[in-house]
Amino acid sequence: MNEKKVALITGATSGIGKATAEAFAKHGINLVLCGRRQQRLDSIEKALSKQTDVHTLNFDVRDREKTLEAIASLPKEFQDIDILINNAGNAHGLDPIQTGSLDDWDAMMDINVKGLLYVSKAIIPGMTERKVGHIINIGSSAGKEVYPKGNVYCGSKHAVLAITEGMRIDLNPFGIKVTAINPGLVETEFSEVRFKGGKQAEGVYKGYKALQAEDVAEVIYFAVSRPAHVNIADVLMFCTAQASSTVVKKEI
Ligand code: NDP
Ligand code: 8X3
Repeated sequence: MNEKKVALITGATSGIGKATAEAFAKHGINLVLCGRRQQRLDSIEKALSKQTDVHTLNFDVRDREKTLEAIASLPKEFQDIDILINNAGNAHGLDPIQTGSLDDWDAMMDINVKGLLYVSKAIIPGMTERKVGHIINIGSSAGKEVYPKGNVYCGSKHAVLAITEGMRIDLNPFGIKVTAINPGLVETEFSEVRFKGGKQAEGVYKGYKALQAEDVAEVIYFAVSRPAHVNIADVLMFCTAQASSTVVKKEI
Protein backbone atom coordinates (compact mmCIF):
# COMPACT_ATOMS: atom_id res chain seq x y z
CA MET A 1 0.00 0.00 0.00
CA ASN A 2 1.23 3.49 -0.87
CA GLU A 3 1.39 5.45 2.37
CA LYS A 4 2.47 8.71 0.78
CA LYS A 5 -0.29 11.25 0.28
CA VAL A 6 -1.36 12.32 -3.21
CA ALA A 7 -2.11 15.98 -3.91
CA LEU A 8 -3.74 17.32 -7.07
CA ILE A 9 -2.85 20.95 -7.76
CA THR A 10 -4.56 22.99 -10.47
CA GLY A 11 -2.64 25.91 -11.95
CA ALA A 12 0.67 24.22 -11.13
CA THR A 13 2.57 25.78 -14.05
CA SER A 14 3.33 29.07 -12.33
CA GLY A 15 2.99 31.25 -9.25
CA ILE A 16 1.28 29.89 -6.16
CA GLY A 17 0.48 26.48 -7.68
CA LYS A 18 4.06 25.85 -8.78
CA ALA A 19 5.46 26.98 -5.40
CA THR A 20 2.98 24.68 -3.64
CA ALA A 21 4.08 21.76 -5.82
CA GLU A 22 7.70 22.47 -4.85
CA ALA A 23 6.86 22.70 -1.14
CA PHE A 24 4.86 19.46 -1.26
CA ALA A 25 7.60 17.63 -3.21
CA LYS A 26 10.12 18.60 -0.51
CA HIS A 27 7.89 16.87 2.03
CA GLY A 28 7.44 13.75 -0.09
CA ILE A 29 3.82 14.29 -1.12
CA ASN A 30 3.07 12.66 -4.47
CA LEU A 31 1.78 15.09 -7.06
CA VAL A 32 -0.75 15.39 -9.85
CA LEU A 33 0.11 18.69 -11.52
CA CYS A 34 -2.42 20.38 -13.80
CA GLY A 35 -2.27 23.26 -16.26
CA ARG A 36 -2.48 24.06 -19.96
CA ARG A 37 1.18 24.84 -20.78
CA GLN A 38 2.66 21.44 -21.57
CA GLN A 39 6.30 22.55 -21.70
CA ARG A 40 6.06 23.92 -18.21
CA LEU A 41 4.31 20.81 -16.95
CA ASP A 42 7.15 18.74 -18.45
CA SER A 43 9.95 20.80 -16.92
CA ILE A 44 8.31 20.96 -13.47
CA GLU A 45 7.70 17.20 -13.61
CA LYS A 46 11.33 16.63 -14.52
CA ALA A 47 12.58 18.77 -11.63
CA LEU A 48 10.24 17.45 -8.93
CA SER A 49 10.44 13.77 -9.94
CA LYS A 50 13.81 13.73 -8.20
CA GLN A 51 11.95 14.21 -4.90
CA THR A 52 8.58 12.51 -5.32
CA ASP A 53 6.24 10.75 -7.79
CA VAL A 54 4.71 13.16 -10.27
CA HIS A 55 1.95 12.81 -12.87
CA THR A 56 0.82 15.70 -15.09
CA LEU A 57 -2.58 16.45 -16.62
CA ASN A 58 -3.11 19.02 -19.36
CA PHE A 59 -6.63 20.44 -19.47
CA ASP A 60 -8.47 23.73 -19.46
CA VAL A 61 -10.69 23.91 -16.37
CA ARG A 62 -13.28 25.78 -18.46
CA ASP A 63 -13.91 22.59 -20.43
CA ARG A 64 -16.20 20.44 -18.31
CA GLU A 65 -15.83 17.20 -20.30
CA LYS A 66 -12.04 17.49 -20.68
CA THR A 67 -11.68 18.21 -16.96
CA LEU A 68 -13.72 15.18 -15.93
CA GLU A 69 -12.00 12.97 -18.53
CA ALA A 70 -8.50 14.06 -17.53
CA ILE A 71 -9.09 13.32 -13.85
CA ALA A 72 -10.79 10.00 -14.68
CA SER A 73 -7.69 9.03 -16.72
CA LEU A 74 -5.35 9.06 -13.72
CA PRO A 75 -3.29 5.90 -13.28
CA LYS A 76 -4.23 3.77 -10.29
CA GLU A 77 -1.43 5.00 -8.05
CA PHE A 78 -2.58 8.61 -8.43
CA GLN A 79 -6.35 8.01 -8.29
CA ASP A 80 -6.96 8.41 -4.57
CA ILE A 81 -6.49 12.13 -4.10
CA ASP A 82 -5.89 13.05 -0.45
CA ILE A 83 -5.35 16.77 -1.00
CA LEU A 84 -6.98 18.96 -3.65
CA ILE A 85 -5.57 22.44 -4.20
CA ASN A 86 -8.09 24.41 -6.28
CA ASN A 87 -5.72 27.15 -7.37
CA ALA A 88 -6.15 27.68 -11.15
CA GLY A 89 -7.48 31.15 -11.76
CA ASN A 90 -6.69 34.71 -12.65
CA ALA A 91 -8.08 38.19 -12.95
CA HIS A 92 -8.83 39.31 -16.51
CA GLY A 93 -8.96 43.09 -16.87
CA LEU A 94 -9.42 45.90 -14.35
CA ASP A 95 -12.28 48.02 -15.62
CA PRO A 96 -15.31 49.79 -14.22
CA ILE A 97 -18.45 47.73 -14.57
CA GLN A 98 -19.85 50.01 -17.26
CA THR A 99 -16.96 49.31 -19.65
CA GLY A 100 -15.89 45.79 -18.63
CA SER A 101 -15.44 43.16 -21.35
CA LEU A 102 -17.84 40.24 -21.62
CA ASP A 103 -14.93 37.98 -22.59
CA ASP A 104 -13.07 38.94 -19.41
CA TRP A 105 -16.18 38.34 -17.31
CA ASP A 106 -16.73 34.93 -18.92
CA ALA A 107 -13.11 33.97 -18.32
CA MET A 108 -13.19 34.88 -14.62
CA MET A 109 -16.50 33.21 -13.84
CA ASP A 110 -15.72 30.15 -16.00
CA ILE A 111 -12.20 29.57 -14.66
CA ASN A 112 -12.27 30.84 -11.08
CA VAL A 113 -15.74 29.57 -10.16
CA LYS A 114 -17.01 26.93 -12.59
CA GLY A 115 -13.57 25.40 -13.17
CA LEU A 116 -13.12 24.99 -9.42
CA LEU A 117 -16.50 23.26 -9.28
CA TYR A 118 -15.74 20.89 -12.18
CA VAL A 119 -12.47 19.77 -10.63
CA SER A 120 -14.13 19.38 -7.22
CA LYS A 121 -16.96 17.34 -8.78
CA ALA A 122 -14.43 14.89 -10.18
CA ILE A 123 -12.57 14.45 -6.90
CA ILE A 124 -15.07 14.74 -4.05
CA PRO A 125 -16.80 11.34 -4.62
CA GLY A 126 -13.53 9.50 -3.94
CA MET A 127 -13.03 11.51 -0.77
CA THR A 128 -16.57 10.92 0.53
CA GLU A 129 -16.24 7.20 -0.23
CA ARG A 130 -12.94 6.94 1.64
CA LYS A 131 -14.14 9.39 4.32
CA VAL A 132 -10.90 11.32 4.19
CA GLY A 133 -9.52 14.29 2.30
CA HIS A 134 -8.54 17.93 2.40
CA ILE A 135 -9.70 20.55 -0.09
CA ILE A 136 -7.93 23.90 -0.18
CA ASN A 137 -9.55 26.60 -2.26
CA ILE A 138 -7.37 29.57 -3.18
CA GLY A 139 -9.62 32.58 -2.78
CA SER A 140 -8.28 36.10 -2.34
CA SER A 141 -8.53 39.19 -0.19
CA ALA A 142 -10.73 40.19 -3.15
CA GLY A 143 -13.16 37.54 -1.89
CA LYS A 144 -13.57 39.48 1.35
CA GLU A 145 -13.37 43.08 0.20
CA VAL A 146 -14.41 44.64 -3.12
CA TYR A 147 -12.10 47.29 -4.62
CA PRO A 148 -12.62 49.83 -7.41
CA LYS A 149 -12.76 48.20 -10.87
CA GLY A 150 -12.43 44.77 -9.24
CA ASN A 151 -16.18 44.09 -9.65
CA VAL A 152 -16.31 40.70 -11.43
CA TYR A 153 -12.96 39.34 -10.17
CA CYS A 154 -14.06 40.21 -6.63
CA GLY A 155 -17.43 38.60 -7.38
CA SER A 156 -15.71 35.40 -8.54
CA LYS A 157 -13.60 35.25 -5.36
CA HIS A 158 -16.59 36.04 -3.10
CA ALA A 159 -18.22 33.05 -4.83
CA VAL A 160 -15.15 30.91 -4.12
CA LEU A 161 -15.40 31.80 -0.42
CA ALA A 162 -19.13 31.00 -0.30
CA ILE A 163 -18.54 27.70 -2.11
CA THR A 164 -15.71 26.88 0.29
CA GLU A 165 -17.95 27.47 3.30
CA GLY A 166 -20.70 25.39 1.69
CA MET A 167 -18.24 22.57 1.00
CA ARG A 168 -17.10 22.62 4.63
CA ILE A 169 -20.67 22.20 5.85
CA ASP A 170 -21.73 19.53 3.33
CA LEU A 171 -18.53 17.49 3.69
CA ASN A 172 -18.47 17.69 7.48
CA PRO A 173 -20.22 14.30 7.94
CA PHE A 174 -17.41 12.67 5.94
CA GLY A 175 -14.51 14.08 7.99
CA ILE A 176 -13.19 16.02 4.99
CA LYS A 177 -11.29 19.22 5.78
CA VAL A 178 -12.01 22.32 3.73
CA THR A 179 -9.76 25.39 3.88
CA ALA A 180 -9.87 28.84 2.30
CA ILE A 181 -6.52 30.54 1.72
CA ASN A 182 -7.06 34.20 0.83
CA PRO A 183 -3.90 36.11 -0.08
CA GLY A 184 -3.55 39.78 -0.91
CA LEU A 185 -1.00 40.94 -3.49
CA VAL A 186 1.32 38.09 -4.55
CA GLU A 187 4.09 38.68 -7.10
CA THR A 188 3.37 36.07 -9.79
CA GLU A 189 2.26 36.11 -13.42
CA PHE A 190 -1.15 37.24 -12.13
CA SER A 191 -0.79 40.89 -13.24
CA GLU A 192 0.68 39.92 -16.62
CA VAL A 193 -2.47 37.91 -17.22
CA ARG A 194 -4.79 40.59 -15.77
CA PHE A 195 -3.33 43.29 -18.06
CA LYS A 196 -2.76 40.93 -21.01
CA GLY A 197 0.99 41.48 -20.94
CA GLY A 198 0.51 45.27 -21.05
CA LYS A 199 2.67 47.94 -19.39
CA GLN A 200 0.28 48.38 -16.44
CA ALA A 201 1.46 45.04 -15.04
CA GLU A 202 4.99 46.38 -14.51
CA GLY A 203 4.00 48.81 -11.73
CA VAL A 204 1.86 46.48 -9.63
CA TYR A 205 4.62 45.07 -7.42
CA LYS A 206 6.92 48.14 -7.46
CA GLY A 207 7.79 50.22 -4.35
CA TYR A 208 7.04 47.54 -1.74
CA LYS A 209 7.73 43.88 -1.08
CA ALA A 210 4.67 41.92 -2.13
CA LEU A 211 3.98 38.39 -0.91
CA GLN A 212 5.96 35.81 -2.87
CA ALA A 213 4.36 32.60 -4.15
CA GLU A 214 6.55 30.67 -1.68
CA ASP A 215 5.05 32.62 1.26
CA VAL A 216 1.60 31.37 0.30
CA ALA A 217 2.87 27.85 -0.37
CA GLU A 218 4.30 27.69 3.16
CA VAL A 219 0.89 28.52 4.61
CA ILE A 220 -0.76 25.93 2.38
CA TYR A 221 1.72 23.30 3.56
CA PHE A 222 1.10 24.37 7.16
CA ALA A 223 -2.63 23.79 6.64
CA VAL A 224 -2.17 20.32 5.14
CA SER A 225 0.32 19.23 7.77
CA ARG A 226 -1.88 19.85 10.85
CA PRO A 227 -2.96 16.85 12.93
CA ALA A 228 -6.11 15.00 11.83
CA HIS A 229 -8.35 16.84 14.32
CA VAL A 230 -7.25 20.34 13.24
CA ASN A 231 -8.69 22.20 10.25
CA ILE A 232 -7.39 25.64 9.30
CA ALA A 233 -10.72 26.99 8.04
CA ASP A 234 -9.86 30.39 6.64
CA VAL A 235 -6.64 32.38 6.23
CA LEU A 236 -6.36 36.03 5.13
CA MET A 237 -2.73 36.94 4.47
CA PHE A 238 -1.13 40.19 3.32
CA CYS A 239 2.42 41.41 2.85
CA THR A 240 3.40 43.84 5.60
CA ALA A 241 2.99 46.82 3.27
CA GLN A 242 -0.66 45.95 2.58
CA ALA A 243 -3.42 46.77 5.08
CA SER A 244 -6.48 46.23 2.89
CA SER A 245 -7.34 45.82 -0.79
CA THR A 246 -6.90 49.56 -1.29
CA VAL A 247 -4.25 50.51 1.30
CA VAL A 248 -0.68 49.64 0.29
CA LYS A 249 2.32 51.57 1.63
CA LYS A 250 4.64 52.18 -1.34
CA GLU A 251 8.09 53.81 -1.16
CA ILE A 252 8.00 55.69 -4.45
P1 NDP B 1 -0.42 32.82 -12.13
O1 NDP B 1 -0.92 33.55 -13.32
O2 NDP B 1 1.03 32.83 -11.85
O3 NDP B 1 -0.93 31.31 -12.15
C1 NDP B 1 -2.22 30.96 -12.60
C2 NDP B 1 -2.27 29.46 -12.83
O4 NDP B 1 -3.61 29.10 -13.21
C3 NDP B 1 -1.35 29.02 -13.95
O5 NDP B 1 -0.68 27.85 -13.54
C4 NDP B 1 -2.29 28.73 -15.11
O6 NDP B 1 -1.77 27.64 -15.87
C5 NDP B 1 -3.57 28.30 -14.38
N1 NDP B 1 -4.75 28.55 -15.20
C6 NDP B 1 -5.22 29.75 -15.60
N2 NDP B 1 -6.29 29.60 -16.38
C7 NDP B 1 -6.49 28.26 -16.51
C8 NDP B 1 -7.44 27.46 -17.21
N3 NDP B 1 -8.40 28.01 -17.97
N4 NDP B 1 -7.36 26.12 -17.10
C9 NDP B 1 -6.39 25.55 -16.35
N5 NDP B 1 -5.46 26.25 -15.66
C10 NDP B 1 -5.52 27.59 -15.74
O7 NDP B 1 -1.23 33.45 -10.89
P2 NDP B 1 -1.20 33.13 -9.32
O8 NDP B 1 -0.30 32.04 -8.97
O9 NDP B 1 -1.05 34.42 -8.64
O10 NDP B 1 -2.73 32.67 -9.14
C11 NDP B 1 -3.12 31.45 -8.57
C12 NDP B 1 -4.42 31.65 -7.79
O11 NDP B 1 -4.19 32.58 -6.73
C13 NDP B 1 -5.57 32.22 -8.61
O12 NDP B 1 -6.76 31.59 -8.26
C14 NDP B 1 -5.59 33.69 -8.19
O13 NDP B 1 -6.87 34.27 -8.34
C15 NDP B 1 -5.20 33.57 -6.74
N6 NDP B 1 -4.68 34.76 -6.10
C16 NDP B 1 -3.61 35.44 -6.63
C17 NDP B 1 -3.14 36.58 -6.01
C18 NDP B 1 -2.04 37.42 -6.56
O14 NDP B 1 -1.93 38.61 -6.19
N7 NDP B 1 -1.17 36.88 -7.41
C19 NDP B 1 -3.73 37.03 -4.74
C20 NDP B 1 -4.84 36.25 -4.28
C21 NDP B 1 -5.27 35.14 -4.93
P3 NDP B 1 -1.80 27.51 -17.46
O15 NDP B 1 -1.74 28.89 -18.03
O16 NDP B 1 -0.62 26.65 -17.78
O17 NDP B 1 -3.09 26.82 -17.72
C1 8X3 C 1 -5.34 38.97 -6.17
C2 8X3 C 1 -5.15 40.14 -5.26
O1 8X3 C 1 -5.79 42.59 -4.91
O2 8X3 C 1 -5.06 41.92 -7.13
O3 8X3 C 1 -6.46 38.23 -5.84
O4 8X3 C 1 -7.22 41.27 -6.34
S1 8X3 C 1 -5.84 41.54 -5.96
